[in-house]
Amino acid sequence: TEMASVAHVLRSRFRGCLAAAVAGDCIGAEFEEGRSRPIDKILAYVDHVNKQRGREVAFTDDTAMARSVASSLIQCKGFDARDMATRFAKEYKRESGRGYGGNVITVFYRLLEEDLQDVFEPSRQQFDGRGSWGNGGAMRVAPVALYAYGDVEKVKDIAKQTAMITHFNREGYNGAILEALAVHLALKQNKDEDLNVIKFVDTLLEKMRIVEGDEAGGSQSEGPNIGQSEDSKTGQSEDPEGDQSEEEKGSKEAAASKEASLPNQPYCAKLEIMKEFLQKENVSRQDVRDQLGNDIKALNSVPAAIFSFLHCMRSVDDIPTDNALERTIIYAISLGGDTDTIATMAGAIAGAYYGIEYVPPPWMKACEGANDAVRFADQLYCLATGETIEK
Ligand code: F2R
Ligand code: MG
Ligand code: MG
Ligand code: MG
Repeated sequence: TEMASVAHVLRSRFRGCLAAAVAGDCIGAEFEEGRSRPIDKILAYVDHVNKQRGREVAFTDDTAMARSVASSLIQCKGFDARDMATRFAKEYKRESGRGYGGNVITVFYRLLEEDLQDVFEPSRQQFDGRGSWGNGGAMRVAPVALYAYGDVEKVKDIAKQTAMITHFNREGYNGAILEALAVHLALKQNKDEDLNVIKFVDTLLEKMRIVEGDEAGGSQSEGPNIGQSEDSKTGQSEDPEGDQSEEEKGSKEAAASKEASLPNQPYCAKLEIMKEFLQKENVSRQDVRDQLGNDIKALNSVPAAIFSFLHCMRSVDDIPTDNALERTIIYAISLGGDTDTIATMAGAIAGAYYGIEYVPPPWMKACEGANDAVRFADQLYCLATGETIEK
């Protein structure tokens, strides 16, 4: 019946979201931090993954932390900061070799201290009180968008809180809010109609204007806002290609001027650039790297992930697959830089839109934790909808 099929589609999208996030992390990890690779190298690696027989491609910190977010929401039937923080720290202690961020481990050690009063205190003290602007809050946020499916304010609120356990800088937690909103919006799209990519970005812009506006307004005296512009400079990725053409310099300047025209609203500035890219016939990967970014900063990776999803709704010349979810993850990796994280975030959005049927079965087989992701998704689905799943 119709109701049953609507429920079936939504469950598939919950599953697709978490499973594609895992696939993006596992496959993207091969290329993290390297120079940006030619697309052939990435396609060859995907081929290799597809032919793994019984051998697993490991997930990294992105998935390890997303699993803690999911299991905490499920076990506590809601957000409990202390429980989630403890899961992050214990999981790190259990498997510290998953490729965690350089400084976040300081927070984990402090979270394990028995006399800790305030779970947000360790993250508040990172980087001399400025907090981390890394993408660690955003990379793990997808389960929040599933759990809070019915209520966009709850999506924003819980996304922020989960991020703040480790990322107290506004760029860090606002990146998590934006990624969660993108997953939420993708889940809510009616797939019988063509997705309007400009409208998608406009909806995010409308919401982020409020998020970034709130912050720019009253909270000037709060720690995380201070020194923001100073921070923003230190996180720029070095150009892996070395010498820049005049054109590339021009393109970086264009991005800088967009940011200058929207002071204190850096995510809105990136979304404006994204809209321009989506209206063009051709956008080079170098332009995406220069203007949206591809590094470990939340501000330089969440926009790239959202763009990957929207750009890959249509075919991409050098990526020969008809599967738009697969294309999204391959494209996200092809941007280079923080590939596992950009691909995991792009995968979460694409999976929430296309559903589990689009995640290639060989990826489900090869990627460590992909089947666990389906189980987490089903549990979050039950929590979010109040339905039970009959086996
Ligand atoms: N850590 C990595 N990749 C490098 C190691 C790869 C691995 N060893 C391997 O290849 O095998 N990836 C993972 O880290 C990113 C998420 O990091 P997160 O959770 O945000 O961590 P952290 O420590 O908070 O921030 C990361 C770095 O950003 C700089 N930084 C952040 N805030 C700063 C601030 N306010 N001022 C100055 N610098 C700041 C620091 O260098 C931090 O170490 C994901 O890519 C994940 O995949
Ligand atoms: Mg690695
Ligand atoms: Mg990682
Ligand atoms: Mg990464």
